[in-house]
Amino acid sequence: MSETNSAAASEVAAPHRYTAALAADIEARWQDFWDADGTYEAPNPSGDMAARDEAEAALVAKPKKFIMDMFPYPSGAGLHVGHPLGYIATDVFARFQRMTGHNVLHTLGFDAFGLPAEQYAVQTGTHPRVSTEANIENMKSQLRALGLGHDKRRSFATIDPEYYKWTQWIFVQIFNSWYDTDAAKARPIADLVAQFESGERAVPDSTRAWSELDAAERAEVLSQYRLAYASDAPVNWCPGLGTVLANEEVTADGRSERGNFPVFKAKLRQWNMRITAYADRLLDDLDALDWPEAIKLQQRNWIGRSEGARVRFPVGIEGDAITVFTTRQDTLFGATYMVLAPEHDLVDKVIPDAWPEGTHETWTGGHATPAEAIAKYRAFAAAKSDVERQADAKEKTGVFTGVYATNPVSGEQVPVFIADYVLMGYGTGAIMAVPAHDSRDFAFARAFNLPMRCVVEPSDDRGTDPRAWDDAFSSYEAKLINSANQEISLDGMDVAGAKARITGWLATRGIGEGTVNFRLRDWLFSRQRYWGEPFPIVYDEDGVAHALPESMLPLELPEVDDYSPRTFDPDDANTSPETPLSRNEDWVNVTLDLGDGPRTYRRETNTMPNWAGSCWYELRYLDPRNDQQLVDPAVEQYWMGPREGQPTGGVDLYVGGAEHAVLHLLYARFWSKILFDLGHISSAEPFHKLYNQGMIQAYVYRDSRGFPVPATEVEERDGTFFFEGEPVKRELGKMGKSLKNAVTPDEICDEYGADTLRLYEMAMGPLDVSRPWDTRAVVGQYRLLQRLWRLIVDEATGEVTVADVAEADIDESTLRALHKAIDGVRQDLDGMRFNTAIAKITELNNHLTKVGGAVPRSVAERLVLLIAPLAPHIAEELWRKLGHTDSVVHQDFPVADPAYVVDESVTCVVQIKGKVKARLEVSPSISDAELEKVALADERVVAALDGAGIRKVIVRAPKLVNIVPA
Ligand code: ANZ
Repeated sequence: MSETNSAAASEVAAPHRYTAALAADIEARWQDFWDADGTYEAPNPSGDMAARDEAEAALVAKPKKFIMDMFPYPSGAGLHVGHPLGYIATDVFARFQRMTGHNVLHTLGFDAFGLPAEQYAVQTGTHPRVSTEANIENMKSQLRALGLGHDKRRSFATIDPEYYKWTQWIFVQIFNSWYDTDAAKARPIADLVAQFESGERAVPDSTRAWSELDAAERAEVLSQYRLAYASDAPVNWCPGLGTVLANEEVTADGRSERGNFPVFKAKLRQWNMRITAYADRLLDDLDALDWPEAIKLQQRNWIGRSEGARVRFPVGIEGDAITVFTTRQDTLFGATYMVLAPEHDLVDKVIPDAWPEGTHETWTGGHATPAEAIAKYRAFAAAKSDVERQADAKEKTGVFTGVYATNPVSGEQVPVFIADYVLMGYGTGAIMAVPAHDSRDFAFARAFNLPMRCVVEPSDDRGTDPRAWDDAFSSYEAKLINSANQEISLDGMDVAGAKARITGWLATRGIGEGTVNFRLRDWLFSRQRYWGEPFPIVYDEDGVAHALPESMLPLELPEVDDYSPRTFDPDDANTSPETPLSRNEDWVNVTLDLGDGPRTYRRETNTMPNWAGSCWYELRYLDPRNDQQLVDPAVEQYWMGPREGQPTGGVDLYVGGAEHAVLHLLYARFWSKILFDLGHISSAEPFHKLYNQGMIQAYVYRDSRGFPVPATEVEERDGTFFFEGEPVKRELGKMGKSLKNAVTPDEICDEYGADTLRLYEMAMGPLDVSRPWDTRAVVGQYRLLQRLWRLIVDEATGEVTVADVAEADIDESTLRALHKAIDGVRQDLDGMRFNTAIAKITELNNHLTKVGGAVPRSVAERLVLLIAPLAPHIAEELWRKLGHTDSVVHQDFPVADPAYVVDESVTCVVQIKGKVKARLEVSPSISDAELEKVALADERVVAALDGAGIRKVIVRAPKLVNIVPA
């Protein structure tokens, strides 16, 4: 009989078997029911989503759980089976929380601005909105088929004008605030203006009073304080592409990765966010968060807090000084030369016309004058990215500037170099070099034959002459030496003590001061793109930026006829970007009344970066239709507010990939803190608990040329793989179209149903571990569901087969299997160990199959409830078949009876001198110590010992105790 025939035959014999066709029918029906019924709609405590009936009112009164996924970008390729791993996991967890007494907010929106849609628009002329919305629709139907229990009323896309109205509104709040370092929080800019007006605060870098400044000057002062500000930032400008590029998009030889055009460092007016003002709080508040340590560490490193000092080294005659940032001010006596970043401003100010007498050629690079050498070296350095410059290459390059500075403690004249291992963007862009104790300086000093002085005594046997060393000596434990002048001595002190001492000394003499430096930079917030949020900013005739009032929001994207930025002659550095929005003159030039009568303005024509929309979306889920307020405070308080154990509030569970360790999570935290400071929300952190799911990987098959071949067409023969008869190589990689190994959830749903797919994805392994997809293994979970179905439904008649048995009459082994499963599954679901939960359900299922006969109704019901979070469609269907009229979604999760959970006892043999004296019934999990106590207290043992002392007790819990009397 052929396979199809046998399948057809079994369908005749068992028309009510759980098959893909039946699963499809069940799933479609319940998905329709859930939508119509609003099963997953979570009521708010107030507002338009407040409780509509008693049941919802009861829900609001319960503890809340806000469970959230990192929302997807609606790509044209749709979903493959790797994407929903996290969505299924949060769905299972959310369902479990619903069944354990929580009001659960779970929904999903779309992060829909971004480059792919814009590039597609440039190629095809299709408006990005059209293609993006089509992609969203496609993704929504794919997700719906998985049976995710989302509150669909709360879904939105970041491209919806009703949403980005509030993104723009938040921008305006940020623009209109400053960071008060005394209060350590953001405050309205109006407060700062009041301080300037009253004279309470002096106008910085000016002898004039606030009232003497004109509007443009005031704006310039305020922009030094605003948390969103425009400034001339050095950027990578690529005229050939017409756009500014990120460092990562520029090649080592200073060209664009895409298109290979020249890239110039240009200063362009760009919007920035003053995230650096929050560096300390972004660090400190990490402690209150329940996040993976690895992610916290990445954030800490990104923020990069370094405690150190600034020290000034006098140079030249006019009292100029080079200020360095160092974390090792204790080694100041060992600073034998200095290095400036090639771009440092001071270089131009101090270079002499000629080399000092006798300058060696290794220092001049063979150039006739310092100016020539510096110009050559700058060109060389400009072609490297910061990443390359920081790379720990032993090969150090640089040139002498012709200038000497004075070491403020040793009084020595030290030569000043420029070298690309010093970056302009960190510290002060200048260092004091201590070659004996810093490896980079050591390598440089070797290359340029510079003096080295040991000032921290090596704890190994290398001696104190650095010329004999292979590398610098670095230690915080060792003692200072060679570090004294007439006024101060650090000799004999340890590093920490010496740091404190020298910092104080420098400060009292005005030579330096202790400081904290951060690696974190302000966030460049402008993009020369079409498909992003327009800035709610206009400029007046004087170029002063004004924020649009709320009544003028949202500022919608205008129509344009070309979505790409204008490109220029690739070699013409004297060009500047022309954004797609700037071409629509009618939109750009507007007459508005911003409170002082109608005036003409020019709109900002950059757009916001792709990160903006995901900086606050958790708040929109709370109150998605609010057009009066960012979010109703009572609603925000309810879902996000601080709780016991969650002092900074936030989402209860946020699940997504570890690739978002820094940027998204840091930006979202930053916006939360501003909104918190300004009193708009009660949660200082957006995400209390963060969980990173692993990746679903897939096998990639490559032919002899290394090209991927379609995975589905590969055949396996004895462990070797063939495509069209030719052998191919198998490796583990990402899943995706380009690797020709994508499997879609649609295919798996068609073949087995969504419940099987959900179970398979959850059973593959621990959620946080990456795992390879194996389509052939999916059938295992399908069989589990078939057996479950068969336990309850007669495959021939479709009738329910369970037996009505009183609890007391249920077979004890079944009760034990049941309660153990309940106990284990409860703990596993709570701990997000979905794979082991499935294993326990499978065990119970197998037990019931083995016992045979009709399953007791109460056991069947609890089995259905156990699997409901994992396989919700079949659970709803069976629950209905078992006679219930309400949905399984809001049932109580079963609770185990502890009496049946404790393990049955095992027999322990107690011996004295090798002879059995007693047998004890003990728990199999008893500890050695406990068992020893029980054994020694047993009256038979006491009698047998007859008062003799004990020399030794050997315990092998739970089965053996051997007593050796004295
Ligand atoms: C003297 C010294 C002696 C240093 C020593 C280190 C060891 P972190 O910890 O990352 O903050 N530095 C300062 N500014 C720099 C720049 N713009 N480019 C490259 N390097 C720079 O690093 C601080 C240390 O990095 C500073 O302390 C400085 O070198 C260097 F035994 O000063 B140190």
